[in-house]
Amino acid sequence: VHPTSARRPYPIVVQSDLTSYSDEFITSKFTSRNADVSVTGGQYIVTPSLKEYEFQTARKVSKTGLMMVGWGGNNGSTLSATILANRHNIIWRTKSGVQQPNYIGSLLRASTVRLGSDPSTGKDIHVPVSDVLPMVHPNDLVLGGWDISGSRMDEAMKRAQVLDWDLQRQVVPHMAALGKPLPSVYYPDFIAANQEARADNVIPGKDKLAHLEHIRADIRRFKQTHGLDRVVVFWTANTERYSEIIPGVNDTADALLAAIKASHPEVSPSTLFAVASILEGEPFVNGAPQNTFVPGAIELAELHKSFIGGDDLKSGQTKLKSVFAEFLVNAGIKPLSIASYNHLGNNDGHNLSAEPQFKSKEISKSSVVDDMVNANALLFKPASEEAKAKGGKAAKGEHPDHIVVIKYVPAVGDSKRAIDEYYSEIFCGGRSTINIFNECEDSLLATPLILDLAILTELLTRVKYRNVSAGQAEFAPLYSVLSLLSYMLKAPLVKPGTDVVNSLNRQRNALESFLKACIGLEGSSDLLLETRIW
Ligand code: NAI
Ligand code: DG6
Repeated sequence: VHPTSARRPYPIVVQSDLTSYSDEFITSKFTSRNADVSVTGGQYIVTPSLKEYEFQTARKVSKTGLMMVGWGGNNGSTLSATILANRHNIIWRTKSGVQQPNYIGSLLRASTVRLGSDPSTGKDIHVPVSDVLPMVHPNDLVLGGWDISGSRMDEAMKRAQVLDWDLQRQVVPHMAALGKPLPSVYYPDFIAANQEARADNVIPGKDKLAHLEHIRADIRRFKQTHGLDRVVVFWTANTERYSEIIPGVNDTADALLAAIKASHPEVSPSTLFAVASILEGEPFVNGAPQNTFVPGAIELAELHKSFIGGDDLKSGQTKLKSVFAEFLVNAGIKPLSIASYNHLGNNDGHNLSAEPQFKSKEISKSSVVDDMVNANALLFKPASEEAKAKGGKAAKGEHPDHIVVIKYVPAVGDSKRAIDEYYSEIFCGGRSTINIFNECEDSLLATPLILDLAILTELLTRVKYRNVSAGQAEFAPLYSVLSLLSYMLKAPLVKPGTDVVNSLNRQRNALESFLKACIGLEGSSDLLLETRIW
């Protein structure tokens, strides 16, 4: 057993009136500080506001299963093989030497958070993010899932051509023991026609209600067979085309359930999996860009107090963009255009070479700079009320030109190459052009994000809150849409009517602050007042 599997006792004790511990719970008091602002005649009237909350986190980590839809794909097979390599401490040889398994790229397992400072030295103390609250260890996740391709998991890993041969060779018996994915629903209209050859493991028939019941039974059986407390269902299957939003079909929970019963053609496989998970009370996360969460699915999750999160893993080019565009705008530099190009040769790239599937990805890759632009009216003129009322492109206000191109180049396989040009206006009419080229194994960036999403999701199902200021007596679960997952997602799903935050720094800060609030600590501040006064 790999040493990381050795379970350590929970390592943090907060000594404060704000934090209390029982065998079952960590309970904390938290003051949310904000400011109410109204704008009158060009003046900002600001009233600081305080709201009191309590958080209660169940200390017992659930025995958690991760059921991936698209398990036999590059992400699903790479994630399984790397967990097995970590779990069994498999080391392998590469041309540069001996390689140990690790969880590099995981925010939870490979990054740290500042807890405070040592009063005797003044030096900061950092701990792994995964130590802040009790969390599932990735090695303990029970793996399973569905795929329309019936290849055994060891064959799927070979097909993906992601991992070094010497690792594949050693992990094969463990992968073979996972067997083959469960059959899945295949509605050819939703993914590229070029995927048809893979579809040899499908649930028969065309009755969508029967398909829904089949998936629900799969989840229940998996949970029972492995004695699990929790199953996170994760869509890492092919990108689907967008579903059309049709009143009476998918705009409300009732309509969506009726549409499934009627086997309506606009109900996608991913929405069916989301509905199955919601009805089973198990969380569902969408790692791809399509609009799985049609309004009816969100309403259904709200009604069932089930948890959902999405959309689309933010692994490379877009992650950098959510840092770089913010850097430019916050530096007072005005991006005039952002041109993003990438090519890749894996099966994801093959599927995305079809226009409707590309369109889904284009949308999720393009929305990422909107909030940064909207936050700076000095650089980008907001839309007039008239333009907003008219709708269309002008309703967004001034915006950099932003294009996204994806090309399928089989020869490069999983090694994606991305080029971004940021063309900006600088001081007194000057221009700046910055080009970024990045190249990396796509699935090795995505895999740790899937782990983080699954582990955070399980944690968030154990956190309850009480709005003390509003007189809320009982602890209640968090809101169904887990927007705290935003850091790992390109087009974060948020509570309807609230703003999307794309900035990677703000997303991390939100997560860090939330985890700290749950143990009664203030969010991270870089004020560091002691270092600036006598
Ligand atoms: P992949 O093409 O290697 O794997 C997808 C798998 O889904 C295939 O094995 C396919 O047979 C299966 N599949 C298709 N429809 C299905 C259905 N209805 N039910 C069950 N299985 C089904 O793709 P990869 O690289 O693993 O990516 C997976 C998804 O994650 C794609 O949608 C991709 O766009 C998205 N994504 C990937 C990122 C990356 O860096 N690898 C980052 C962001 C998102
Ligand atoms: C082509 O862009 C393939 C996509 O699936 C991406 O690899 C994936 O969405 C990751 O995108 P990004 O922009 O975060 O690197």
